[in-house]
Amino acid sequence: MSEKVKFGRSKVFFDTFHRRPGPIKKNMHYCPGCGHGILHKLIAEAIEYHGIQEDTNLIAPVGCAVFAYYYFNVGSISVPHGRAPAVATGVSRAKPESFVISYQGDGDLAAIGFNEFLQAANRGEKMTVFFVNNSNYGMTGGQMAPTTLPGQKTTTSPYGRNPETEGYPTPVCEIVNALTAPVYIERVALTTPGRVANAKKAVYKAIQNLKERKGFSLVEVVAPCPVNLKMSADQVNEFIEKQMLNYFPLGCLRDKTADMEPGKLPAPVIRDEESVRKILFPVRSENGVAADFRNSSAVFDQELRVKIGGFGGQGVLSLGVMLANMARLRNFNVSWMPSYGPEQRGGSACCAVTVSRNTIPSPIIDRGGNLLIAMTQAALDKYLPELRDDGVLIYDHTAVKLPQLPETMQTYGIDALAIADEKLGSSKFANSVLLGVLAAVLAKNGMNEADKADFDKAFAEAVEEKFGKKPGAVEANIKAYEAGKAAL
Ligand SMILES: Cc1ncc(C[n+]2csc(CCOP(=O)(O)OP(=O)(O)O)c2C)c(N)n1
Ligand code: SF4
Repeated sequence: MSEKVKFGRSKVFFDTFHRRPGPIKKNMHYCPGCGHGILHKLIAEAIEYHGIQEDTNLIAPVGCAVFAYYYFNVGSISVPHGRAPAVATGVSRAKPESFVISYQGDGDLAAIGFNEFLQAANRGEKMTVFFVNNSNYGMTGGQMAPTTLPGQKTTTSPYGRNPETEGYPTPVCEIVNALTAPVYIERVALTTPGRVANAKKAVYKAIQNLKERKGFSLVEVVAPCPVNLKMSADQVNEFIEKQMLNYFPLGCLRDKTADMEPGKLPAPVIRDEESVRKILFPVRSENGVAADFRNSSAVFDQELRVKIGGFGGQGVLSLGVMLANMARLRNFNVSWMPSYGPEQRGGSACCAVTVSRNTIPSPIIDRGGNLLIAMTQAALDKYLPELRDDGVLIYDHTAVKLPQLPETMQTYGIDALAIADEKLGSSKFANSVLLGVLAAVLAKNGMNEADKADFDKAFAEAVEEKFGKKPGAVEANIKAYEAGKAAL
């Protein structure tokens, strides 16, 4: 390994680093003095040295670690908090040619993701984990982490961590050292040039293990987070040297790599998409549609992109769920994305439903919708711009005043709440009324007789699935649905 200090930028980094967007234009993603930058450099140089850039996948979860993808020119995947070892396992199993790195903070690895991390270590996954221990949750402003020291003040331990109530710092390397499978475990720090040189050796070794598929390697890096610890660069180094290293002693806890034969990742059992699809969706036929689905009507050929908006309490979100479930029961691909928040306090409510024979790339509908159900003026004003000019608008005509609309747009004014009240004695059935209206709209748009019957059947099945255990609820919803069909 090259012991020379390398100046300049590793080829494994992007040619240009972009500054962080926002008002302070000179900021990069990491704060001045942050340990992530030093570790990034060591990892990039090690990947370059071992010549594995092409096939490296770096998995970085939520936390300051996630910024890695702004810097490393490798296959990057950013994942939810704590999930990096699980995703890394998936990637390494599905792509045996890849070299998988999991790059995680202490909040991430030792708190929310501890189980996944330990399971991956225990399975001896052929991956390398870099674990940045900076004794706090950096990204969110310095809360207590599993690695916070006794007496250490953080925003959530303002009087200092009290071991009696908050426990002791989690010794991650020592815990992993109790497992049989891992091949290499080392803890390093970044406080002095000598320590950085040792860290470099450990990083190179862990990347070499990865390249040679020797097994699970862990490098814990005790790193500075000066901003959240409210310390200067010198002070934070002193804090690490004099305090953190007492709890996290440096050194190599295990190195079995010399005894390990270079291995191969097991070839995945399933590699072609078609057989995966058949296993996951056994009822689907070749073209992705269930064999028993008779939806020959052209109206089902296009992707249905629906936005439903109204007030919390109008059944907006469950209308979307019902529609998504109806499509799911017929083996369409579906997505349902609610907009939570103020609606729980009686404000606006919205959801987006996409129904498609094809893969749905994103559940977001912010343009190109072909159906809008607007129960309030605010919902109409907000979501009308997203509706295509030849789309369908179903609206509550007592609550909504229509603006000038393109002639190609179909509009159907309906007072679903009043119909539900009148026919069923409760406005809570308005969503089933609206699904009945939708059935009628689809019928007007060329749904053939067989598909009309099947739409009714899918509704009945979805209602049974949702309300089957509630006495009378299935019948009431079907009555509401029929009332909606008759209302047009
Ligand atoms: C599921 C989930 N829970 C909580 C959060 C909030 N969150 C974002 S970053 C973070 C802490 C990250 O700390 P750490 O892993 O130590 O990384 P650092 O930022 O210090 O590098 C938390 C709790 C989130 N984004 N997702
Ligand atoms: S908050 Fe801490 S860990 Fe995050 S970038 Fe800043 S110094 Fe680094």
